[in-house]
Amino acid sequence: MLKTEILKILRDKGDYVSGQELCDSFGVSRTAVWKAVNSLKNDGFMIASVPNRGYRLQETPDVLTKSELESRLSTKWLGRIFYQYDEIDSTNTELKRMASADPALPNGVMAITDNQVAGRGRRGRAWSAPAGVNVAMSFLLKPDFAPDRASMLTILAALAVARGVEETALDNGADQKVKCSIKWPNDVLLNNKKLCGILTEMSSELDFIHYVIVGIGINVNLEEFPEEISDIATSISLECKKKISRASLVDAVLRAYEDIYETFLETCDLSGLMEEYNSRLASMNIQVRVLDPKGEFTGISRGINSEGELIVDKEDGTTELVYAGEVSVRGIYGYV
Ligand code: BTX
Repeated sequence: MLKTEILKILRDKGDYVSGQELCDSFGVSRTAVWKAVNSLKNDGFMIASVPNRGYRLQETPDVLTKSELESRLSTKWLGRIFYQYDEIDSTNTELKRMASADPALPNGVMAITDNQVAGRGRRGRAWSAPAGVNVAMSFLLKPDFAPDRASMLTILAALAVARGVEETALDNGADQKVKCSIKWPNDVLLNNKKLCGILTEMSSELDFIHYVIVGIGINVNLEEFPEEISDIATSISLECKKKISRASLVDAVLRAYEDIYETFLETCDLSGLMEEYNSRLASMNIQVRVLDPKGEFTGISRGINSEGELIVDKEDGTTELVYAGEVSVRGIYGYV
């Protein structure tokens, strides 16, 4: 898309680029360049145009338009094909509709929106976020490993978000100390408050995965939360006191996921990733209360094993491996 290419050149140069250079670079007319620049201006980009000097990008708004995303995405395969919506019910639901309608939909396709109006959380809960300030995206994976490996893809996503948020916060001027932790299995936290939710859904047979959809919601430039979650939720901008470019964040998270997924595929377990995960685990050596399908118990969490299960030492001296269920961590989300 011409708009995307012009945006990339203007961003890379950081200075005036002549209209003629743009025409020559893309083999298009002056009018085509002028139209594309005007369209970028309509999207909110501040572009100076000075006779004899050309065009210069002065300010990039925080938008999730197709051209802004395209100009930022630097992944190898993840999200390279994407569908952007100004508004949609849920990116997970939309991608599921697309994958069911088209079994050939390729690995890595992403759906992303600026305004998700019926966001879904896990176990039928809701994920709520206002328009224009958050990230809501889902991507499709078509792995050839067994379905029992798929729950670990959620853990990979939590790691990718943690890495991506830290990189983007630094790039956007935050100080060095931004460090994301993780509440097992996949809540990403900043200063012990929930920054991100991940919903992983799968369509499979007993021994064959049709597809997995990984949905990620990140609170980015949100300044205020509804009362019912204001004590437990936060956003990057609230914690870092900086406005964050959402398109750069999307790129950083997807790049991190590619990298982490590659490590995962070497062994199809978490042996290459559990050290980083455990170093981020909010409940490391801390008391947890586990609402296990088998019943409720408390114990001390000792981190995950290579299967992604949470190791919990119980008071009676035995050890449980928790693979599903809800885990409350002392000191987080009001659990005392
Ligand atoms: P979860 O079940 O872990 O979290 C849902 C709970 O989190 C809610 O019950 C509420 O208490 C709280 N909550 C709701 N909204 C927020 C928020 N913005 N920030 C912090 N806490 C909140 C988490 O489920 C999975 C969320 C996945 C969201 C992504 S967005 C893209 C994709 N599309 C879609 O419909 N879902 C995923």
